[in-house]
Amino acid sequence: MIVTNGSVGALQAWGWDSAWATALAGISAEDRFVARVIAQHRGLWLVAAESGETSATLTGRFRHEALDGDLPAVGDWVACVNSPHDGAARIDAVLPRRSVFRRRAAGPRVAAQIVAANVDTLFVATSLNGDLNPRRLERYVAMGRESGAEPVVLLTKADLVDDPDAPVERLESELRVPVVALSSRTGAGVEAVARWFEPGRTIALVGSSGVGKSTLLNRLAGEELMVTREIREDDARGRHTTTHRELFRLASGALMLDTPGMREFGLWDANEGVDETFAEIVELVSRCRFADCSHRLEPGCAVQAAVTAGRLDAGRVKSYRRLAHELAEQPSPADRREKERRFHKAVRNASADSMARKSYRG
Ligand SMILES: Nc1nc2c(ncn2[C@@H]2O[C@H](COP(=O)(O)OP(=O)(O)OP(=O)(O)O)[C@@H](O)[C@H]2O)c(=O)[nH]1
Ligand SMILES: [Mg+2]
Ligand SMILES: [Zn+2]
Repeated sequence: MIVTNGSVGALQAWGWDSAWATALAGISAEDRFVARVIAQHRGLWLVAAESGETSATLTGRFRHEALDGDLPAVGDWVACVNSPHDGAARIDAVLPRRSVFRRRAAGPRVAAQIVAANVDTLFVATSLNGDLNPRRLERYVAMGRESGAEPVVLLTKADLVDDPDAPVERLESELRVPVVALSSRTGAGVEAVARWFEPGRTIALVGSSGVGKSTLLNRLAGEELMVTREIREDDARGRHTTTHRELFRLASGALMLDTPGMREFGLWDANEGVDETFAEIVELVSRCRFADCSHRLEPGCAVQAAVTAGRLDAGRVKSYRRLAHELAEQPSPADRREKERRFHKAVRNASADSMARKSYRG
């Protein structure tokens, strides 16, 4: 199964374009074929190739050399080989990503988790009844910007509130991203998201559990691609209906990636994303009297002055301080890469050692 530039129709349906072909040419070897990762289940990747969908594992070489962040994620374009042993597909390389949406992995370990790769537009979903929390939206939007995708906020379950459009304008001006209120139940507002549905464009749905991500996907697809479940509103937090990420093709030609609701959503390397999301505050910070102003009680603080004058929401200032602090606590990306490389090398040496010992004994 060798893909040439002349026969990529099936791949185009998954978003393949000439820029990807150029990227592939940079790494390609004769017997490789290209595919897109459309789902992932533990050590197994479901990939869509020109000849159809197939499950794939990793080649030994790639597993050996790849650092955590290099492993394939849903949305990735990968180069595969067919195993000489059983003919099954093995992923041998990941094409350089156009965008990558990460979060800090849950738990005490300082590590990133890739939520989705090569996303063009990120739909950040939050429900109008109960879940609407500007602080959480700021977090998602900052990470969305950092990822290289275009964030769009969807306010779901518009049928459950009296005035669904009320928060739209304020959120648009604060976050400076498009905001759409819609209901997957009645269909109100759903046509407004259609402007992002271009053939080959990848759109990912992210947000808390129970906000209606899968319900929207199903409505757009006109069939039940993902299972959804009734929730009692007071019970919404703990339930996770979707448990894996999967990329689907819509009739419009757009690709939509549904993800499980995230309970914890830690920032990861998001300095620029945070600064862009709080641009009005960053602008004021440059006018504080002291360079190390914490924007709390210092004299000459331009941020506090704006709050006092009613020109800036104190909640946003608090949120900005919290996110900036969270990022400052993390080791720098360069430090982390170095640490991971050293760890990786130690593991490799240890396994080479044990192999050498085995062959010596044997
Ligand atoms: N009233 C109303 N209910 C909705 C709407 N959209 C979704 N729901 C309901 O909300 C519940 C959760 O919907 P899901 O689509 O499963 O939510 P999800 O975001 O995919 O949740 P996870 O997969 O756990 O992340 C279901 O009972 C849906 O019927 C809507 O527009 N209006
Ligand atoms: Mg779901
Ligand atoms: Zn200040």
